[in-house]
Amino acid sequence: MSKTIVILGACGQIGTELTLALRSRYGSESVIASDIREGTSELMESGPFVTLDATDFKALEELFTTNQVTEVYLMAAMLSATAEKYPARAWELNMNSLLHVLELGKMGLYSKLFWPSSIAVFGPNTPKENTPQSTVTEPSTVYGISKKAGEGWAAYYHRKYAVDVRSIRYPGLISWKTQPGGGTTDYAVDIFHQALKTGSYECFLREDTALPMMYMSDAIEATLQLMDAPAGPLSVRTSYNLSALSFTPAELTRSITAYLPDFKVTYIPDSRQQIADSWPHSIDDSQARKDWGWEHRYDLEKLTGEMLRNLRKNG
Ligand code: AKB
Repeated sequence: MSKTIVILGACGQIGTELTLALRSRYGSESVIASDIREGTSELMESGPFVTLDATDFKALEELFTTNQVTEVYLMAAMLSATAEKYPARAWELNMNSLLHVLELGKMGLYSKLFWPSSIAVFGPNTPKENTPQSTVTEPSTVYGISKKAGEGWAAYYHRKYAVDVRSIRYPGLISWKTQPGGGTTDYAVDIFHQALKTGSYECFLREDTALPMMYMSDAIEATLQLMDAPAGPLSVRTSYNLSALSFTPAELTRSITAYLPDFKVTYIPDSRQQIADSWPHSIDDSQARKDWGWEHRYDLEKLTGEMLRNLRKNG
């Protein structure tokens, strides 16, 4: 059966690269990008685009019905730091979009859904090192609370209504095509732009703040791999832990100075430090490796080289 895929929130950091990857796999016309506003020219020129608010149930229903959609990727969300500023709006966007799409799955309007969760489901009482798949999830941010509730709803719709929803707890994602917006791990992208542009960077986290991170190509590969996996071995229907590497701002700085020896970083922690302090340092993703064969490809050295090379060429 041919696929018709919809990506909601296609113009964000993950949505942009996911849309391009899906289009190169399945053909431009089979992948409908949608967002509340337009994205990069590369994305906009690569195939069909629909302007749509992911919290509008009727608009979603019409889009799915008219196009006989088979798969949905719901990437629209407000990230951790912005969500602390606008808690009610974050809850409304992060929860209503998910509940609407799950309800449309229950109505049989598509057959498979991807929805991203985050390391933000963990909180200050979670074991920090090698955080297990099943452990304490007592998030201290609105974003984390919405992701934890979302995981519960995903598992519920799968169990009760057989909606085939699949999910990953993304760590901080590092990409050069699109900048993230409003997250706590954003420093790890900004730092590359500033290293090349000005040769210095003021980091909003302490230099010793270790966080789980991943290069975007690995995250896209994992997402496609999970969506391709046969349903049988998928033992987690909340959301899979996923890991590649962990580093501190000081370690990332060292990795960049191997290429740019004069690069200087100062550390002036702001309110995002508290969010980062509540998250794990590293993640145990053995369940994802076992259930669907996940393996990462990028370590810190390779990621740093790729980021600098691509930003120099395209930035
Ligand atoms: C954020 O920092 O809010 C996100 C995330 C870890 O989910 N990048």
